[in-house]
Order: sequence, then C-alpha cells, then structure tokens
Amino acid sequence: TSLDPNSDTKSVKVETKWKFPRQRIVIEQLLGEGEFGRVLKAKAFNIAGKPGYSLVAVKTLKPDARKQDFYDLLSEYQLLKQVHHPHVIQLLGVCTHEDGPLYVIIEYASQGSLRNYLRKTRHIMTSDLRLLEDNPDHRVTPRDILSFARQIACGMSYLSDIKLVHRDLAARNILLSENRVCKISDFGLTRDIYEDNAYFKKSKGRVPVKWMAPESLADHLYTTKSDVWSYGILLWELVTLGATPYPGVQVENLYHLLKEGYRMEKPSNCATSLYALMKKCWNVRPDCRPSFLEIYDFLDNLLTDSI
Ligand code: ACK
Repeated sequence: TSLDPNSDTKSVKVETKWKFPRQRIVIEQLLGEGEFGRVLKAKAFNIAGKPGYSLVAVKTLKPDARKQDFYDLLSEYQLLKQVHHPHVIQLLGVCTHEDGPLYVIIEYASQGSLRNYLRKTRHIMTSDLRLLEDNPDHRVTPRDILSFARQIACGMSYLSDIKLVHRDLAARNILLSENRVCKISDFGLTRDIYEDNAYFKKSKGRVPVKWMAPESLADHLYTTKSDVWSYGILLWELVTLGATPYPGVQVENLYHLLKEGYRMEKPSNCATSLYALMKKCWNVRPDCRPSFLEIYDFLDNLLTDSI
C-alpha cells in the first residue's frame, strides 16, 4: 500500500504551536536516505524563536513510502515534542501533510552521526598524519570518549526519568553538533535502515540484533534496562572508534551465545574500569544492570579523577 495523505489521518493532529509554514523552509541537500525515509539539510527562516535563517535537518519520507512509515514519522514527532534536554535532539517544527509532504524539522547536527564521525577520525588518526594536522578538531582522545559516554548517559538518564524507552540506542543514532555535543536521536518505534547490516530483517520490521538485550530478543521486552544493555554495546563502539559489535558473529547465533554467557572481550586499548562498566550493562538479569544515573556518576568520577 502506498502512502495516501488524504486517507485515514484523523487520529494524528499536529498542534498549532509546532506547525511551521512550508514557504519559510529552503531545502539544501540530502544528508541521508533509508529504505523509506530521508534526512535533508535545510535552512528555516525565523524558526523556534530564532530570527533570520537557521540550519535545520528535515525528516521526511520517500515518495514510495508505506502508510505505516507515515504514521511512524508522525509518532516520532509525538515523542520528540515531549523532550527537551541538551543531549537529546530538539524538535523545531512540523510542516504538515495538508499542503505537501510531511516534514519533521529537527535541530541540525553539523558533525553527523557519532558512528561515522568516529570512523572518520580512525582513518585520519591512523593513516594520514597530515590530515590530522589539517583537522586538529578531529582528534578523539580517550578523554573525549569518556566525555561522549557521559553526555549520552546524561541524556539517557533524562529519557528514563520521563519513562521513555529508546529501543535503538547505538552510535549510529547519536548525532554530534558543531562543538561535539552528543544528541540522542531516532528513538521510539521509528526505525529506518541507514546502515545496511545493522538491522536484521524479521517479519515485524527490522531488528538491531547486536545491540539488543537477551530479553528483547527472546520476548520483545523493551525497558530502560534493555536500553542499558544497548548502552554497553555503544560504549564498546566508542572505544573501538565505531567498529561493528561481535565481529565475525552471525546474528542468527548471537542469542544462544549470549545465553551461554558469551560476551565481547575487552578491546585492547580499553581501560579495565570501562570494560567492567560494559560487563555490568551486559548482566543477563535486567535488574542487576546499573541505572543511567549510576553510569553517569561513574563516568563523571572517572573524568574528574583523570584531570
Ligand atoms: O553520519 P551522517 O552524515 O549523519 O549520516 C546520517 C544520515 O543523516 C542518515 O541518518 C544524518 N543526519 C540525521 N539527522 C541529522 C541531523 N539532525 N543533523 C545532521 N545530520 C543528520 C546522519
């Protein structure tokens, strides 16, 4: 079924305060494309109380998107409008489907996804020292890694306080703004594939198996504690500068390995204390995993001690 904006949309209403006039948006370029969604770079005039033009990101659908994708994008709006935190991506406005394609306008993060950022620095740091000299900002030190981890724990602690379960916490879903501030994004049920191998195709959509807690894999159980498991995987991604978790492991085999107690080993450059934190996040018992506040405090102490 293809998307028909005139069909049953009665249950979805965009509040006036979030509506943004389409003629004040100028689309500049495509930032990324998934199976059904697109992220565009644009400038918006007088948006969210800011005079003049601001750079923004626009989430929209491809013309052949399904009706379900349309509802998913609207549900992302419904989640985003409730959140306001320095480490969570901010909703700025919506152009409704009444006069054109649905646009969900969010804050622009100039450095893109954390995963791509880390992978880029990896290249710069290992193979081309001249590039590094040209881009001194592109260096990622162990301290930067800890700082990213702490910022994400801070945002997740807020989301858990307001009882919002992310369900897809991973480096590809963290955005970096101009001064390398981490912004949690892509939460809720909305999920599109921008990375080909991260999501395992199942009858009910796509599942990011390598980030999922055993109880999510077995019983579709998603809680803040399953987010904590994913956060442990995200820590591993940070330390390895954006490697894909469980290298060499087929997703089909992962659940059984985890049930047998198998966990990823300590990356060679990883501090013992940080690896211990990952292992705590990967406790088979959800209630034995730390809270995001505990994680934040732990990282905050590490950062303060290492000044
Ligand atoms: O690493 P990237 O350039 O950063 O590639 C992905 C791509 O779109 C698909 O998700 C980029 N992207 C997503 N949201 C934003 C945003 N709010 N600001 C800037 N780039 C974004 C992301």
